[in-house]
Amino acid sequence: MKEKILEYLNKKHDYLSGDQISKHLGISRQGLWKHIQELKDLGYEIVAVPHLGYRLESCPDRLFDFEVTRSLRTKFIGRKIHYFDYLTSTMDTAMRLGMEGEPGGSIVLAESQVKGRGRLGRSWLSPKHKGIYLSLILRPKILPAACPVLTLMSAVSICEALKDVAGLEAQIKWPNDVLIHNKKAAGILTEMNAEVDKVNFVVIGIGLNVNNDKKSLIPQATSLREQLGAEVSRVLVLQELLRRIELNYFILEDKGSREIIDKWRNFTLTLGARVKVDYQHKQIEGQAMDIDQDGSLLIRKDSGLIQKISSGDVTACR
Ligand code: BT5
Repeated sequence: MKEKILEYLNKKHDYLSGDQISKHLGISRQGLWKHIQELKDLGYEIVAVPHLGYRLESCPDRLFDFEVTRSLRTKFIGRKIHYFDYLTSTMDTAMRLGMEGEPGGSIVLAESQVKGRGRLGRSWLSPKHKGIYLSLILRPKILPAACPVLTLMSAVSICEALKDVAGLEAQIKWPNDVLIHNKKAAGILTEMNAEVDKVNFVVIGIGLNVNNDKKSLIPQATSLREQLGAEVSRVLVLQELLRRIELNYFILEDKGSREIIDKWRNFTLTLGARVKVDYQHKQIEGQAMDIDQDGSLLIRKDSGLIQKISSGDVTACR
């Protein structure tokens, strides 16, 4: 109902009498008053003037589920949202929900994380109301070995969404970093629950710096706000991201990984460069040649041998 009230108030942009709203939405005046109070408690500025009615003055910058699903227009990604003011990590909550049978497409969102995590025990800084911290549950019918492609699909989706919403040209550093002007704006963490030949579910964690100022960023990081010089609506960014993920996920399901990998190549910062990769406690140096259909990086070493690397940390050699 909150969603409907907001939509109606938004649409009319002017004072609407309690009577008019109640009639339109088929609720009692008392019920309407209660919902308006709840919206005010959530931070919506709604003024009530005797004889004129209610008017929506401003909305808080929050990723409330009803704000995100309003005009989202996806079929299943993000249709169900578990929203929290803060969490230890959205990954923990999503993994637990996955074990409890949560359907694919559901997302866990937090306004901040106390222990946001990256790969290999590293941490993800998640200051309150600044970024987007989300974990998406998927139940793909693929083999566990094919799961890295989901990380690439997510990276492509982030780049496409940033271009669309903010006109920003982002690039992907294999396997999971999204950079703008060589600084990290987003990171992806893919975890799965699988048996030898069957994926039960996958959780894709995405951290994206949106309205962080310099103080809330580490030096090698950037945010959309820093790049654009202005704040951006996190709701709009998130909605476009979810739409892009769904489109790319359908492509992956219908046609396999080739098309996603072709898209990925358009955004890559890694391919063609001479790189060092930390991989299984070793350092491998060579030319980043390509990625194969399962998302592994192919490095041509100086000996001419091609080594396939399924995960690791890449640094460009100067
Ligand atoms: C990642 O790991 O880049 C994956 C990050 C995934 C975060 C999301 S947020 C929602 C979900 N819930 C979670 O708990 N996690 C996921 P990795 O490649 O290991 O990079 C981690 C490194 O990135 C750190 O060691 C820092 O150097 C850097 N870093 C940390 N916070 C950052 C930030 N906010 N922006 C840019 N870089 C950051």
